[in-house]
Amino acid sequence: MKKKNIRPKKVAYLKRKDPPYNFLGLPKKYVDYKKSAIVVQLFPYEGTVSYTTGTSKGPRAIIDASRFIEDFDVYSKKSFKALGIHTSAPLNPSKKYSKPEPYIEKVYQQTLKCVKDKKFIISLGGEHSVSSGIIKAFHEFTPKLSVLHIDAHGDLRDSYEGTNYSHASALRRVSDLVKTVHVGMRTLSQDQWDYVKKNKIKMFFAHELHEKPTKDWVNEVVTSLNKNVYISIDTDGLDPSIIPATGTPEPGGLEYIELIELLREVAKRKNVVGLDIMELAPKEDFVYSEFTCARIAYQMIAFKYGRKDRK
Ligand SMILES: [Mn+2]
Repeated sequence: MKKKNIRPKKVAYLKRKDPPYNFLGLPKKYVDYKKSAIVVQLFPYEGTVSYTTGTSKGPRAIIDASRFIEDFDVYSKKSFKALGIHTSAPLNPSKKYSKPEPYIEKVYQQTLKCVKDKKFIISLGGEHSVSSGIIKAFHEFTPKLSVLHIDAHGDLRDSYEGTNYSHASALRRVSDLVKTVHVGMRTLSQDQWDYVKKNKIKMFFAHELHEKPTKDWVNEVVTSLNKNVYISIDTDGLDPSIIPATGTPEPGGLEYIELIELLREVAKRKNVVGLDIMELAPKEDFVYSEFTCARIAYQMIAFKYGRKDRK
């Protein structure tokens, strides 16, 4: 008897050249830059990662996965594709493992254009250091800006491995500019803790959140934010059982639904100007990691534009 081939098939990614290659796989009429309210930026940069590698492949994997997301939103019972969602060409670094400063400068320039054009900007990474370039651009045009940072790590080191722009310093550069609120923290160093205390930075540790009802801590977090909010998500802010494909997985993170409740409440009470999802390092057979990232990105769009006070 002939043996059956029981090896699982490889994941069938859509190929880059398969049209339409953009966030959600939208037809042409919904993706024109000028007509789009939303821009998705792709930053496949990986220069200062510490533990496991692969985050340069993050944006591509999220775009691939997004093509399987339904555009009808179950919270608002609406679709948001008619707002227009433009996906920028990936900003490729000049070479692999190049220094962060020149790349972050390019990130800043590209984002600045979108900010001036009043787009709602979603950025996909790539390592977390690029967020400082994005936020710098927002900072210049957005009064009363605060940053909601979701991460297992503080990312508040003054410098790390010889650079002030490492992924481990991403939020330190940001906190030099604007108010930052940190959620889902599980790991920190003494020097970062000293900095947090000295500067009275709001930090919500995951183990403290797990002791409280979601509604209560979500309310506390949102109350601590300014009127305009930029959201920066490191995928390791979520529990690694939800997003295992990340460089430094830390146990005890946020549940998916907790994160969604937080995003929903922020979108309801504040003006969310942009969102990034960083540090996805795709691993074969863990496609639910990138699918979850794509889902979070679209859910944010739905929460922002699906508010009952918007027509
Ligand atoms: Mn992290």
